[in-house]
Amino acid sequence: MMKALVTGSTGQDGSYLTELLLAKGYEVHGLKRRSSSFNTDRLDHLYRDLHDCDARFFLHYADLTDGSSLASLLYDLRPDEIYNLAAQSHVKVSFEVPEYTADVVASGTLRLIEAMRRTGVRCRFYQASSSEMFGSAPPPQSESTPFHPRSPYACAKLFAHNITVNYRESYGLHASSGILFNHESPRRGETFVTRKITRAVAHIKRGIQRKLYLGNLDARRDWGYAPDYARAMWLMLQRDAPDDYVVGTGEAHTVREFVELAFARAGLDWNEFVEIDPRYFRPAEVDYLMADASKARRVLGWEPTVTFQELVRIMVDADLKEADSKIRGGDDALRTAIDSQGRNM
Ligand code: NAP
Ligand code: G4F
Repeated sequence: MMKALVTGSTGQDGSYLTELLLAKGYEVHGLKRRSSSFNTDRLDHLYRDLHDCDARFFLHYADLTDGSSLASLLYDLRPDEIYNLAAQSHVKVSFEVPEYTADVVASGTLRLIEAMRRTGVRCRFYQASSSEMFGSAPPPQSESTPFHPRSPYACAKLFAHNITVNYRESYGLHASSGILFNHESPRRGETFVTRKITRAVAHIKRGIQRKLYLGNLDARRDWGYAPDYARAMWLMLQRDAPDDYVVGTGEAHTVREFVELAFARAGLDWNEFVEIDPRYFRPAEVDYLMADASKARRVLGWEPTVTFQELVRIMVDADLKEADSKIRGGDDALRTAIDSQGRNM
């Protein structure tokens, strides 16, 4: 049985990747970090009692800022594949906590890949690189586009990307990097713009929110559906030779277009509810990301399965359902939903 270790398993992508690997018959070991509240909501549906002899999914405490925890996990588990998805992944937040972001994203990746080298565990390694690394480089961006990072997050991701390439070239590791463009889903963190919008649409529709405050509506992103991107990660590690791949739909839309479609799905006119709050502007913006994913299509046979319009529909519908269950759940859930509006980044 193939054995995989997934860092960032509690996040959006980690949960879809874990599902995919379990469906393919893997034994999956997820890394979770210590938190004062539950952080496994996205995985709870996959979890079986450890005493159940059919259990194939296990969670372990470790942290990308703690090299010894990573080395022991590798040594004890000896996985066939490692997917490094853990990150402080919010671009705006990275301007507020730049050192921490660099520690987790850049040094954390180095700690993990160095643990892989030092323990001598021969396995395949996937690094979650990001289209943010392209920053201000004009679209469409491909594997040969020069990087121009525009945030501490993007700078840290670029280090992680380069060290992955360097370890591949220096030590012959089977280390691949997926340069993924934005991908979303109902499991997307609530402070990323798509989920912030679809959640607000649902709350406004159900009468528990009045306004939605946003930043730059002119930014263009290439938005795809997260489960498609988990499939691309797996495909990369099935190749005989490690390599780097850009993954995206090849279609870009503005934040404004996303807003329009999302409100329209709920029968609302966005102009009545959306206001601009400069607090959400970034010190340096990434204006236009659009993938040229022809290499992934050609070599991996990867194709996106969900269009932009379908993605908006899936997310709005899921958030309407969630809002309804909060309303049914009573006062506490509702109060949490209302309180959290002011905390969105
Ligand atoms: P996400 O939902 O923010 O998940 C990040 C994961 O990293 C969570 O499981 C989080 O744990 C974990 N984590 C954070 N700090 C950690 C630490 N110090 N030690 C161990 N784990 C830690 O991100 P995502 O959207 O799934 O993205 C997955 C990866 O792909 C990230 O590396 C992201 O930067 C990259 N990426 C994402 C996109 C995208 O559009 N989604 C595009 C390109 C690249 P908690 O659950 O406890 O917070
Ligand atoms: O949803 P976002 O926060 O995602 P961003 O910055 O593109 O980063 C995401 O995608 C990257 C891949 O390209 C990942 F590497 C990264 O981990 C993350 O998953 O913002 C998208 C755009 C930005 O231009 C931002 O300025 O939306 C704009 N925006 C406008 N108003 C807003 C808001 N973003 C957020 N988060 N909140 C707003 O109120």
